[in-house]
Amino acid sequence: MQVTQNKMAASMKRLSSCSGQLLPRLVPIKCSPGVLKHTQLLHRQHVSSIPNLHRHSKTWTYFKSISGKFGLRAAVACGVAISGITCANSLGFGFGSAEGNVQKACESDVIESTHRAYTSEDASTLRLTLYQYQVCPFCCKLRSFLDFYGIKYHIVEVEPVMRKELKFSDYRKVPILVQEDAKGSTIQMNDSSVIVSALSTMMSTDQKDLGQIVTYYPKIVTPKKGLFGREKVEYLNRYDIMLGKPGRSKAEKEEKQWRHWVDDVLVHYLPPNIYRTPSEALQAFDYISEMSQYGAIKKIFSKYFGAAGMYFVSIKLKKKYNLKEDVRQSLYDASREWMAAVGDREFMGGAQPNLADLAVYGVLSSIEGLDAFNDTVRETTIGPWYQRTKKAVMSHAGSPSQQMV
Ligand SMILES: N[C@@H](CCC(=O)N[C@@H](CS)C(=O)NCC(=O)O)C(=O)O
Repeated sequence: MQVTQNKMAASMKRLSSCSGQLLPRLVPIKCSPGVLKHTQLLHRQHVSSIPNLHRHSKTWTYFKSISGKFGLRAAVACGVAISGITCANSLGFGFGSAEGNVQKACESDVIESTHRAYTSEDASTLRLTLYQYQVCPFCCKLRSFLDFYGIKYHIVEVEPVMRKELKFSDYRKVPILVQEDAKGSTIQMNDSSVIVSALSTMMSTDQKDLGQIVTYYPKIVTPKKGLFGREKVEYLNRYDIMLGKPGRSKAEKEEKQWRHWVDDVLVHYLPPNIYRTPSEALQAFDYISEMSQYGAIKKIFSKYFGAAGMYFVSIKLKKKYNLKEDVRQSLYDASREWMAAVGDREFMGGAQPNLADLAVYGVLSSIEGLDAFNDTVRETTIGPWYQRTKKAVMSHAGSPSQQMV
C-alpha cells in the first residue's frame, strides 16, 4: 500500500512537471570531456534479463458516449488519481518534459549529396529490443523509423505505473532501445531522436560500433532543484547524423530543422487536442487503456480517472505551449505549416520519406483514429501525404531489399 502511495506521488510529480508547473526551462549546456566519458559509461549498461518479448497488435476500439461535465472537486480528485494510473504517461506526461534542445556548434554550408545510403544488413543483425508504450508519440516516431527501414526489433511493452520493465535503467522514460551483441552484452540508447540519429549514423557510415556511436550523443544531467524538482536529462547533438564530414547540405539542414520542430512544437499540440473535451478525453483514454498492459479493472479505472485528470492538465498545457483558444486551429496551423514545407514534393525527402517525414508521420500516427486526427485530415491537405508515408512505413520501403524489388 505504501509502495502504491509512493508511486502515486511520484507519478503526480511527473504529471505536474510535464504540465510545466515545476520545471524551469533548460538552457544549452556545453559538454566537457569528463561528461563524455561519464556518458559512455552510462550508456554501457547491462541488462540482466530481457522480459518476454512480444508485439501488441493495434486493435482500435472507439468509445464516444459520455460527455457529461465533471464537477471541479471530483475532477481535481481524478487528476490526483490519474497520477497513480499512469496510462497518461503514454500521451500526457512525456509531452511536457522540459527537454530543451542543445545544438552542435559550427555548421557551415556544404554542397553535397543528401542521399544517405542505408544498408539493412547492419541493422538487421543488431538484436534490438524496444521498451515502449504502444501509443506514446515518441515511441510511434521511433517505430516509424525502424519500420520504414525494415529494422527488426523486439518489443517490451512497459507497464506505466510500476515500470518494472525499466528496472535495469537509470533513464526512466520510453522509448529505450537496447542492442544485445552475440556475447550477451548490451548497449542502451535513450531518447527517440537520439536513437534515430545514432542508427542513421551507423547505417550510413563506416562506423558500425553502436557503443562508440552513442558516445557522440552525450547525456547531460541537470540535478533536481528543490523539493519538487525533477532531474533533467538532455542529449547533445540529438538531431545530428555524424557523417564524418564538415557542414550540412541544404536538404540535411531542412530535415534537421523539421525533426526539431516535431519535438518542440507538433508533439505539444497533441494533448490539448486529444483531451479537449471530456468526451474526447474519454475517447483518448479508451484507446490508451486498450493498448496498455492493465487488467480489466485497472483499464476501467484508468480510463475514467485518467481522462478526467488529463482533461484538466490539457488546459494547462494549452497555456504553456501557447495554443490558440480553439486548440484545433493550432493543430491545423501546424499541419498546414508542415504541408507548406513539403510543397509539391511527394515527401520532404523527395521520392522517399526522410527523417522529418518519418517523425511527423510517427507522432501523428499516435492519434490516428481520434477526433483530433480525423478533423485535421478533413480540414487540411495533410491526408494524402500521411497515407503515402504510412504506406512507405508499412511496406518497409526504406529497406534495401524492398528497394531492389
Ligand atoms: N525526449 C524523449 C521524451 C520521451 C518521453 O517523454 N516519454 C514519455 C512517454 S510519452 C515518458 O516515458 N514519460 C515518463 C516520465 O516522464 O517519467 C524522447 O524523444 O524519447
